Amino acid sequence: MNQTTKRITTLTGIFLGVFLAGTMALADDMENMNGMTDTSPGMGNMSSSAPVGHGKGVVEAIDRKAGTVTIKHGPIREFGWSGMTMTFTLRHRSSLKSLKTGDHVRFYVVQDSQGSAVITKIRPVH
Ligand SMILES: [Cu+2]
Repeated sequence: MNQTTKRITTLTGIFLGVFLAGTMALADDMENMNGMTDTSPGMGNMSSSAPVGHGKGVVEAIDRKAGTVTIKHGPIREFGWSGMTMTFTLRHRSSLKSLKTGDHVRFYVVQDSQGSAVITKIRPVH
């Protein structure tokens, strides 16, 4: 390797280094922007693309004051949940009117921005 080749190689290395550093800085900026989008306040997470879980179960308890229903439910495939007994908040409290303890039900459930399970639709099945 003669002196000229060595210099060119070194210069290429420097250029490449600068170029890569620039690219990485750009990637960092974009990540930060995405971060800002993710943490933006409001109801942005409740878009129509949010997954909806489809559940089946038995009503174990109803709290009409709190607007919640406790359901022993089977697996909810969309969220990877196995069967369990848990308490759901109802988006529409009025849907409690048609329910009573012991009812077999089918329901749709979404997760709000805090990760709480909210039933958007529920109906008894016979
Ligand atoms: Cu559950």
